[in-house]
Amino acid sequence: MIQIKITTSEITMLEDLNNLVIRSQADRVLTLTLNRPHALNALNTALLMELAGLLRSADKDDTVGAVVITGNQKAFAAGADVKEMASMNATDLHRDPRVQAWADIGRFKKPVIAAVNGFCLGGGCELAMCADYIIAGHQASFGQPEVKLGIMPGAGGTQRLIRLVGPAKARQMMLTGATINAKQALSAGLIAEVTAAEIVLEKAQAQAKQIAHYAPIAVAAIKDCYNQALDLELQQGLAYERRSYCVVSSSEDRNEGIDAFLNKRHPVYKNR
Ligand code: DAK
Repeated sequence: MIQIKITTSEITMLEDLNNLVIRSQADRVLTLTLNRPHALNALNTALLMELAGLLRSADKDDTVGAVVITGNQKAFAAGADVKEMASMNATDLHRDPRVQAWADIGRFKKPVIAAVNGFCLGGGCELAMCADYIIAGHQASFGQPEVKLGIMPGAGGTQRLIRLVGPAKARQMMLTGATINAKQALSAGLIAEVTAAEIVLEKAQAQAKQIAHYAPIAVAAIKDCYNQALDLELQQGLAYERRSYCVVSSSEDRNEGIDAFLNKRHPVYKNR
């Protein structure tokens, strides 16, 4: 019998070849790395399904407090996979499994930070906008270039971009298909922070770690309430916040947080 020895790094490489999304967890932070570098991380159906599945599991996993989604230095994601889309007919579009995957990604309950370098276009920009906020490297570029392909944004771009950057910039970006750089994205309100490319992921993970150590009930309620703010009238939103505030205030973790502050110690939250 011939025995072949495989080193740990070779095993990791083999795993990476199979995984369209690489999962790694440190502390309470789950990092999901899009892994189709040869196609600038274009979001094909298989990748989207894998990503949605990982997020569904993370939602149920108490050891995950926050998530970072990232790509590589050249691309966060250059959009939906145009090659795959080319082969889809009208019937395929009717039963398109990407629709459910996108819905699951958009409904994820825990905080997500998108750590973006390089191209963040089309579906890639829509994915980043599903995150709670975006941290980007100086060389990142953002855009919705679908119009150049005779199509339109299909994963929430027309709705989320307008809410983030306002009608003027969003209409210009979507109708011209022009990309904007990280500095412009920052001043437009699309992203929260710009930093050196090499430390984008590190920064996102550090902030995710900070968030993941807060009381999960409070964090989830904050996310839920600010998402409602996009859908509700002010008075309805204020009433929603009031109800959520009462629920959070009845948690054990609320007592723990306040007691820890008053006694000058670190809180130990139990998600209760
Ligand atoms: N899809 C497939 N492959 C892509 C790709 C993409 N979006 N972007 C790049 N690639 C591939 C290229 O084909 C090339 O592969 P090979 O030719 O080597 O096999 C490789 O990645 C490297 O790309 P380039 O050679 O083009 O690299 P450059 O640096 O020269 O240019 C670029 C980079 C980002 C400017 C260029 O690749 C580019 O323009 N890419 C396309 C960007 C784009 O148009 N994105 C929007 C796609 S449409 C929906 C949900 C979502 C959507 C629709 C429906 N439903 C749920 C219904 C979203 C639609 C889109 O995102």
